[in-house]
Amino acid sequence: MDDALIVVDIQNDFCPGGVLAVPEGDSIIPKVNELLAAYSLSILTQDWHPAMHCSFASSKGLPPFSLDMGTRPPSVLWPDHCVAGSQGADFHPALQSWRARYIFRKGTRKELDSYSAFLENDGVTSTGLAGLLSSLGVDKVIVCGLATDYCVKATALDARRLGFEVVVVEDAIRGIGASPDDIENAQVQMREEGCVFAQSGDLMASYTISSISPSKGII
Ligand code: VGL
Ligand code: ZN
Repeated sequence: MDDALIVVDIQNDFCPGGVLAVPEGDSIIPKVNELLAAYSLSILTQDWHPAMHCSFASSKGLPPFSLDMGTRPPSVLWPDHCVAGSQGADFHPALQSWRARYIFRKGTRKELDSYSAFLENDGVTSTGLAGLLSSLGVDKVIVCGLATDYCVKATALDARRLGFEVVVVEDAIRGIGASPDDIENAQVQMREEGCVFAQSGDLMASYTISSISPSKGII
């Protein structure tokens, strides 16, 4: 069985200067690049919305960050962001995207958002990622990226619920924190549901040891 690195949404719109900037969102990129260099099986996700997407406040005529009462539970309406093909949807230029094996896009349906890389926000529609990982023999995912309180949380929780072991890289995630407790609460919920937290340096140390260990058959 194999480990897969999932790098969530390191896109211009979620980094400083972007329309939905995560504070210090770009500061994790050097660590993410090291992780990408260490894991041969890696997936980059991209939030990839059509124009007039249901998560855009503008498409409902409401102000950004207001709540859409038409979804259950009510969902945050965002500024237009990560429009497919736009510069804001591109990976941040410092991210070494060439190192990744797969690029996986989500939120592509106009009427259904997808925070998680596994299940869309209706909680049942599969993106296909679980099937891809299972068919590759993956039983453990390492999750990093943006944003802790939205797409990282949703991806990590769904991975657990779908039966994967989940490690969240604590120093390679950053959150939006619209409400002061959002980031802390997200971390608590991930822990409660069985996600393990690790530091990127520890993961790289154990990766190096395991990749040269005879038990893994590499040497
Ligand atoms: C995200 C809000 C809207 C995320 C995506 O990547 O965390 N947040 N769309
Ligand atoms: Zn989005």
